[in-house]
Amino acid sequence: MGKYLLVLITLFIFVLPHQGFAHSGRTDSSGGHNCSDSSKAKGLCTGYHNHNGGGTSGGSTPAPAPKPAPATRSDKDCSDFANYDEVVAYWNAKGYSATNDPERLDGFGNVVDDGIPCEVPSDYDTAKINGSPKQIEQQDSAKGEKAGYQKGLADGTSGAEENDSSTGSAAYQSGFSTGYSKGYTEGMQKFEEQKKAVEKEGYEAGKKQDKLILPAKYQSNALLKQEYENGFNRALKEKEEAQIASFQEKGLQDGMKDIKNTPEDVSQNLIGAYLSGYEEGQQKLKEKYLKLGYNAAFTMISYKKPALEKEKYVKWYKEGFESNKEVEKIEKVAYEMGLNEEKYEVPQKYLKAETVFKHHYGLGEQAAEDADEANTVIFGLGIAAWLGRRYYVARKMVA
Ligand SMILES: [Ca+2]
Ligand SMILES: [Ca+2]
Repeated sequence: MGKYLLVLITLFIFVLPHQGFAHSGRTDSSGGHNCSDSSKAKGLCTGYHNHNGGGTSGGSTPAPAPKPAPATRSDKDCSDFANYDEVVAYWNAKGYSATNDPERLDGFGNVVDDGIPCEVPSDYDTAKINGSPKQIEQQDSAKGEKAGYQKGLADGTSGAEENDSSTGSAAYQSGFSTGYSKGYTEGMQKFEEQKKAVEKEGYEAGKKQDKLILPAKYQSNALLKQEYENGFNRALKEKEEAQIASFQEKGLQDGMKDIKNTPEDVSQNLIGAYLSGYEEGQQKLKEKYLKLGYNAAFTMISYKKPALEKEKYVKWYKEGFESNKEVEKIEKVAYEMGLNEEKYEVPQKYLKAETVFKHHYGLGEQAAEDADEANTVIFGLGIAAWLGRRYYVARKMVA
């Protein structure tokens, strides 16, 4: 009888070696669980353990076999903490996560291996939990924002097209986009300032030299290269405009002096500027002689050829003399006054033409005198005719 019992016990031990000692407690995805206090008290187990040798739970890869629990250990269970903050404080202090959970706090009595230890209160901010999905998401977002800012700043600073695309988690991409936008705006402002500075640099170079030599540092950036060239060309244009003005002025002076010195070995633009200035000078010179002639008409009773250096000037002088219609009016007024035997008095506005005025007043006066004489003759003839008639009538009567 005693032998039979011993065989049964022996069989039990050898046939079911991995079943261990039967005790309560749910198992996690690795097929194990932590030893509960009651089981410890019964001496059934000490720490985390498997009941089936770490059998898989249907996945294609076997879960890593848990490390054998040390003989003496301080493994904690959820029931060891007074509240959830204590759980998180412990979890964070140990640096635990879904993949680093030797005390099986994540896999005990709640959703297994989700990175949230024990039973989280529904309103708890899980971002505080080391390695939690929410914390990872926030870290991803922050990482993305930082990287996006750097990329945006670099793109904006070099004048590149905006491109905030990135790869990574949704949180990372979203953060990247936010950071990029901020960085790009800042970079673009810097770039605008740089463009102005480069334009100025090109301008200063253009003032000193006529040949464009692009500094190597701007060769790789088409926009900065363009700014440098713009500034350089602006200076060249200013220089050319100044030259044109100078050639035109020279032409003007020469034109007024009537000495033509058309420049050679300069651009057509400059020759054109000189000639245009020269024509302007000639015009001024002509106007000068036209005016001389015009004014002479007020003081000369008849045209007298002036003693001028060139026939061209004489021609202009005469043209001006003949163009004076004002003096014709003065002559007419003076003549009428003389003719009407008005008192000789030159109106203020005709003082400049006094000689001419006096002459024509005299002509008018003379004409009046001539007319008086003629009238006297006519009157005399009339008397004689009347007397003659009287004589004839008397003779008739006598007869
Ligand atoms: Ca535990
Ligand atoms: Ca969990």
